[in-house]
Amino acid sequence: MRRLPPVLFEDGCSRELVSLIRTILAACKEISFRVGQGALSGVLGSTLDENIQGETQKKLDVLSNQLIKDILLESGYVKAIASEEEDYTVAGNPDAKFIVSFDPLDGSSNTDINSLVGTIFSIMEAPEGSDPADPAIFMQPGKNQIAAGYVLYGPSTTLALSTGKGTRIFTLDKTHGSFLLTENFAKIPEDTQEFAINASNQRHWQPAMKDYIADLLAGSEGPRQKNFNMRWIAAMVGDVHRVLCRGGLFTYPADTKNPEKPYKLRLLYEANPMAMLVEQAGGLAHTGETRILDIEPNDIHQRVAVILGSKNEVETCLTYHK
Ligand code: AFP
Repeated sequence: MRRLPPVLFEDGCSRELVSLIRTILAACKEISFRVGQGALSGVLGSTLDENIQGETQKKLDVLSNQLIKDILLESGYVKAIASEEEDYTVAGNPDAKFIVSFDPLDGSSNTDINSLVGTIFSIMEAPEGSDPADPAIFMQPGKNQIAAGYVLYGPSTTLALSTGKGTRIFTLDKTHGSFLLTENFAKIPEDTQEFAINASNQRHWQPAMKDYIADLLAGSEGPRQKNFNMRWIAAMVGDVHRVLCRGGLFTYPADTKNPEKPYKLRLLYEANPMAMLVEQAGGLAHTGETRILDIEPNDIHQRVAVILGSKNEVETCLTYHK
């Protein structure tokens, strides 16, 4: 096992980027502690507020957002931030070059049941000379990300990180407070017999996804001629971690449940960073129509369909969408 700093420097990352990532991780260690305290911390349950997306905020959503926002803005490393829990972008240091998008606590409905949650982040460079108060600086495709990662607060606290040269996995050594490298260059198996989807939405899916899942469920007696297993954690961070560890296909497809909201997952701070981590580990990440990392965003809270994971299985799923 190796400690985090040498690995980041080996990647050829600038000192500034390493410092920015360390700053985010400092907040994540604090969140890890609070999540680990559970009911003892007095922060389980909901607030009386909703975020701009109409979702009830959990107390831990608000706390995690505040921790990351404060540490980033105080660090001086960021020109602006965009968060799931902030209605608008927040301006930082006008002379800084990085912008950070983040979901402070993905899967926060799991907090009350002591199940998996995590923080997801995406780092890009702001265009030179840009205005920190202008949200247009975030309107860049995910392929411009210079780093992406998540910290999963589970039985152990795990960091998946990519700075564009593979995806590495670290485990927080809580005795020393350091993230130690536990998997160099994660590699998602190209084939899988496992998928993840919220099947309760089945009647609302488009025909392509209905047909694809029906063929998986038909198992060895169907056209795929093999049995598939299903998992659903209700926290993308947990499902993607499983895919990184042992392969699989994860999808949150378009549905017609609410015609004004055909997609669930957010592009800037969910789909983009996960797509980078998955592609850097040899997998694919697509919407069914386009590669996620090629999408030109039009809003910081934009939502997209997501199909990601084992390369051959994602490609098979995409054949149903043609
Ligand atoms: P929350 O962060 O609001 O709990 O949402 C989690 C999430 O965006 C994503 O992480 C999950 O994959 C998905 O929603 C779960 O959706 P369902 O509620 O349909 O299971």
